[in-house]
Amino acid sequence: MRSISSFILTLLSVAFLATPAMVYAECQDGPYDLYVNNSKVGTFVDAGTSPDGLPQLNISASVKAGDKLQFCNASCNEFFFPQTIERGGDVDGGGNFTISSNQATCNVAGCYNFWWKKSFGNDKLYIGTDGNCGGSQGGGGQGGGGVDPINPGKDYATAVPAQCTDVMLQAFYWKSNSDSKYGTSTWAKLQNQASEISQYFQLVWLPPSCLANDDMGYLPKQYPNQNSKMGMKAGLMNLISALHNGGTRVLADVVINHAANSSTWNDFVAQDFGSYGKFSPQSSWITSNDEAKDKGYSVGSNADDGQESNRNYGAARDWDHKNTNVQAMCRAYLKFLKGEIGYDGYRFDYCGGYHVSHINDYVSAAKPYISVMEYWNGDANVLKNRIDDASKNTMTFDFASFYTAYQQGIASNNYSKLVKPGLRGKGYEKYAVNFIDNHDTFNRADINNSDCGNSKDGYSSLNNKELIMQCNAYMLSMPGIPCVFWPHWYTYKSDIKAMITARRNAGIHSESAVSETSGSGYYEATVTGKYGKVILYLGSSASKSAPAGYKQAVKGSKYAMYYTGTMPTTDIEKVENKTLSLPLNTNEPMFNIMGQQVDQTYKGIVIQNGNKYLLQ
Ligand SMILES: [Ca+2]
Ligand SMILES: [Ca+2]
Repeated sequence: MRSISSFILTLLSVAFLATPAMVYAECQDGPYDLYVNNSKVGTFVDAGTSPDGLPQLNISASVKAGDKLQFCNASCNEFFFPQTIERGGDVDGGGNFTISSNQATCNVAGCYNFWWKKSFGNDKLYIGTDGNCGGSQGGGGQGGGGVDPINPGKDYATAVPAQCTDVMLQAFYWKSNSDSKYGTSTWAKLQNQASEISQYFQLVWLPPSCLANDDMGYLPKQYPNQNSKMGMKAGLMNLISALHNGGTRVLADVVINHAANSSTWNDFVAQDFGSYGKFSPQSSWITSNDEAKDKGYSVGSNADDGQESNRNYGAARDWDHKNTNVQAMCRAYLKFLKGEIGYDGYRFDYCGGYHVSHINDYVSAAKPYISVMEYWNGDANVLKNRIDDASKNTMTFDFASFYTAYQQGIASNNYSKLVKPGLRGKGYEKYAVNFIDNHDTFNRADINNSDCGNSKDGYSSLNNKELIMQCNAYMLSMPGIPCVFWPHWYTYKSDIKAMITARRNAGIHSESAVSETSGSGYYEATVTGKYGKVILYLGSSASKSAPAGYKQAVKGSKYAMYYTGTMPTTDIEKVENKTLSLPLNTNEPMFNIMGQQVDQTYKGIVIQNGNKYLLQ
């Protein structure tokens, strides 16, 4: 792994060893915090005694090439990076990092362990690889500074990313595999757009991908059979790889409240997940109050433990999630989706249909990057309670904000509804995935819209650009994780791109603070991100002139969005879409974003000499 460049960098670093006047000199006692790109990712923890007998502290972090690392002494608030880097063993303080006056710049992405060895006035830093990233040591993992490289199959300690700057795309709508009004979104069609999608979205939610009895996959029949109306398994995996290569993670739509039977009302096909487990579901795995019982078929003995009144789904057989066989099958399915197919997270369908504590059980087993529930209830208190019931190990779609902010607020010209709606009003914005419309609320072709408009399902009334753009501007300014809906993306791409650009540059994240006011016909908010701020004007306020020092993202007759800040250019999605002329300089090693050395046949983002390129 050594090269001429790293040798030169080593020489440069060695030269710095002679540099006196270290900023931290007066603050050597710590505790020390690690900052990446100006965001704190954690505090050094006591790590006992080093192999050479020195007391030591440790922190680990996943970082990308170009990331700026600094330590800060919490007691005197000084930022620095130690110039004294110990070398030897697997230590590589010269090649993988460039050390300058008070910071280190990462050259090779990876998971690193930082060992602070206390030597009484001569402290040293030992940088090792293979740190416990994403684990419990506080360093690294998701959220902190947006410094988590895509790492398929990686285990995460929680499925709720902290201070998450990701923006999600729901990459489908009802029957989007066959309808062409907003462009079909089959696996192949999506893969053609993967590069553009990855420039703006860090998360993509795909529709159910297993064999099903219906077009959209919400009547699953065989979970491990990943062939669907969207395309075959190979096409799905190619799409996921393409999105990963662009820095985008992918959510599976997991339908485990119910499944379609095989031939009668209470039989099922085998569920063979290979090394993850093999299952032969029986009629006893069905809840005791399933409609199959009414038809005279045998079912299980446990009542459905779903927490909503419509817990039994009438069109398919409800799994008894108290049944340990069902639980084992669900854990195997999630592990299979992550380990075999390459998904990074889960969207759980119909979570009112089984107790949400099972979500925590299954997610804890599979350890995804992110989890989000579809718990269809417009009461923010209920959503908050369900997050608690799931041990805060999942996010949930904010149906409360869906009704309050968009339907009763913007669409009804009542801007007071935009102040602290839904989960944000409960202080639970960290757990909210926000949406304006989805495949169920928007023009479902199989539902009579007038019926839907009078039902609990609430047919969306967002039917013109001015309303849709106001809602998107609001959602893309607010904390939580925003989920852009495919038809909106397809129809108003340039405006939504500008809004996402503003959000990303300001570094608005899932826990961002909001300062807001509203009055008759207007709403104004200032939202604070990691790198700057977003100012949002809705209604009559949109006609105000731009705030001093802010850049304009979008401006319509009833919406305007302004921002400050610049996203660090090292973020994966900022990689230039350029093709290197091959062969590359064979004297220089080339790495993927996980820090693994690759050769010139590699497809995807590569790093050479600290520069990133997309090889296609
Ligand atoms: Ca049922
Ligand atoms: Ca159920």
